[in-house]
Amino acid sequence: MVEKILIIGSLGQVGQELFESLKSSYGASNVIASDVKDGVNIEGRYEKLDILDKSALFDLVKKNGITQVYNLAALLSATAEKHPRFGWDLTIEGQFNVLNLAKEGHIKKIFWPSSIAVFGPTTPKDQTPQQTIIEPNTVYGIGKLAGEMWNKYYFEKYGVDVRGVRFPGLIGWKSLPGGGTTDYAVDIFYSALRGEKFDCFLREDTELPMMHMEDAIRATREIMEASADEVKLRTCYNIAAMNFDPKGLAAEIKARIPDFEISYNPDFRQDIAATWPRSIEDSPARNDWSWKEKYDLKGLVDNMIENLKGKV
Ligand code: AKB
Repeated sequence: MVEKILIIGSLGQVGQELFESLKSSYGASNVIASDVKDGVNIEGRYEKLDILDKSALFDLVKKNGITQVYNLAALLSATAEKHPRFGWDLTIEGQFNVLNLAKEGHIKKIFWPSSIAVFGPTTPKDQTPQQTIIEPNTVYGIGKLAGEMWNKYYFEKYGVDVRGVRFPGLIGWKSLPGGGTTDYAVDIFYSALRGEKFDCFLREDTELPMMHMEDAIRATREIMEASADEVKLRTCYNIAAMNFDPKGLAAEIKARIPDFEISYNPDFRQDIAATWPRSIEDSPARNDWSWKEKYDLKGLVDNMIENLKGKV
């Protein structure tokens, strides 16, 4: 049976790259990108969709015989702090709309991304395990944790095949992030390549888990393509690749672009970052569905500079 795929929130940092990747495997006619924006000019099929509009979502799924949904709709950590109620609704009401379609048998499989933001100030910071103290104190983290629990509930009570990972900060050269606490780690490359000084909104020693976007897309594809019995956790899996702080990243960039300069001006995002882990333990993902990253920090910096050089 041919899979028919719908990506919700496809204009975001992950969505843009996932769309290209899924199109190349499943065929452009079988993958629909959707987002709330009108008049979008992208290569392939695009539908305007507000995930909170239950009947529009239902119509789109039925009309196109959708079998799989990748629900990426969310406000990231920094933006969600400014719009708490909308951040919650988008994450949770949106996911309910998708979960209920699967419960009613209209779709077969769902991908839902969680984040290291589920962890909070009381979580152990180093090599944070899959199961530990999880008491987030950000709007984004609270929504992601609640969503994880609802996914597990729908799997256990109604047999809904929903899968997900906890993304660290994601860094890629094909798409830009927006509204996150880890966005500095993408923006810094643009400044460095333009020959501009970079003003960092996190403190120099704020170490966080990070990952190359190519690895994140591969993790998404691999967990969705794993057999159902390999996916033993129906909350979301920890996945890790590398950890660094702004100072460490700046040093790697400076080793390649000697004139690069950085200054530090921490703002409210520092308080968010201070509640997240410094590093993640991800053996369940490695054992259950063979997760393994390709990029470390040096590989990431080489790859970003190589690919952005011509673009910036
Ligand atoms: C953010 O910074 O909000 C995101 C995330 C870690 O989920 N990149």
